[in-house]
Amino acid sequence: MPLWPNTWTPGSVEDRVHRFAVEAGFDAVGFAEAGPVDPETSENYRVWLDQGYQAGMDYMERRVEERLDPRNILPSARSIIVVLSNYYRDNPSQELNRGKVARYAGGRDYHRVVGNQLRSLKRRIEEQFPNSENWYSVDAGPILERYWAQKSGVGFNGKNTLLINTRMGSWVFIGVMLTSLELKASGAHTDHCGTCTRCLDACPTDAFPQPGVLDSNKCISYWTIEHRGDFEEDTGGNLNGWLFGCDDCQTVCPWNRHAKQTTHADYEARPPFRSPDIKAISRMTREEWDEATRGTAIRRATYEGLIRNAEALRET
Ligand code: B12
Ligand code: SF4
Repeated sequence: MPLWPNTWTPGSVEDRVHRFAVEAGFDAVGFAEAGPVDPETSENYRVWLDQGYQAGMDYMERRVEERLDPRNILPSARSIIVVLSNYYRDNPSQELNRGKVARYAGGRDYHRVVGNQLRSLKRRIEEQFPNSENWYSVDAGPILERYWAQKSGVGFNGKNTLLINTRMGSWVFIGVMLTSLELKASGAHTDHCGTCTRCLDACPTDAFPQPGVLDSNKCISYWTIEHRGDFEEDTGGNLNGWLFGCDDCQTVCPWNRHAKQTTHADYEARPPFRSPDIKAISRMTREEWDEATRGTAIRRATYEGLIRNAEALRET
């Protein structure tokens, strides 16, 4: 049962693409007109880089012209299709000596799950519209996914910088497809944080210099996933129990109170990441790590990174 209603005129291009997206397994879909991001976002992106908020993620400094105008990726693009995939599932209880793994990561890697769904959506569109040109990406492409998600009406960007869908909350992955098809835009979503600041207050490391702006240098998610090399001496004490990723700025969000259990079995956490034993993880051999993380997003941290995270937690 899709979580997103199809209100397009039956038989229209938009109605058909919407149906294809739902049939591919997506929980929400919206359309935006392809073009440059607005001047304020463009300026803000450059300011973010100037401040060094990308920390060690050098790739955020590359392909900036593509990030700021997706037509630099696919020149024939007329529209952007944005899809969401709900990954919410109850987290196992956190026990003593157990590390926490972000909800998005313990199951099958979403790059594969959403990537496969996008591939089948692309195939379907190209069967029906053989002259169309289409390009898709999930996470890794040089495109501001959350910006386009808000533009296409599937949610709004909260003060924690994450895309919040009013039915599913923020426990959603975003996928984007650039297409030469001309699709009527769904209409941008308005902001709905109001005066709430729970996410900003809950962040254990004070990583938001202002609402809607994240300094990755201070973010546990960055440290435990993207940071390479050793931690600073006091980092372990600041991890707040997180072995991989961090969900603290989402758990407190009132929009997540009504999150619905995912229907995608792929997102179910696998042992040993259901309730990870940090002592056992810190002793994993490379072969054991390879076996345990195969096909999961946890591989992103690398073997050295995961062991470093577990050791840092053990020391606290
Ligand atoms: C780099 C990255 C990270 C980095 C940086 C995160 C960030 N907030 O930018 C790190 C490693 C920290 C990270 C962490 C996480 N990530 Co991440 N990440 C990305 C990635 C690849 C790029 C994001 C990006 O472009 N950031 C750059 C900054 C500049 O973008 P921005 O926040 O939109 O910046 C705006 C503001 O800073 C603002 N701004 C700047 N200055 C100013 C000044 C003023 C005055 C104002 C008003 C605004 C303003 O304007 C900027 C431009 O729009 C996206 C995928 C993609 N391609 O988009 C996934 C993505 C955002 N991540 C995702 C996830 C799931 C996470 C985590 C939840 C994982 C976890 N549980 O550990 C955490 C959440 C942490 C958080 N609160 O953001 C999902 C989010 C889904 C959703 N519902 O939104 C995405 C979309 C991947 C996906 N395809 O599903 N991530
Ligand atoms: S993911 Fe954790 S450390 Fe990063 S901004 Fe959110 S609450 Fe703060």
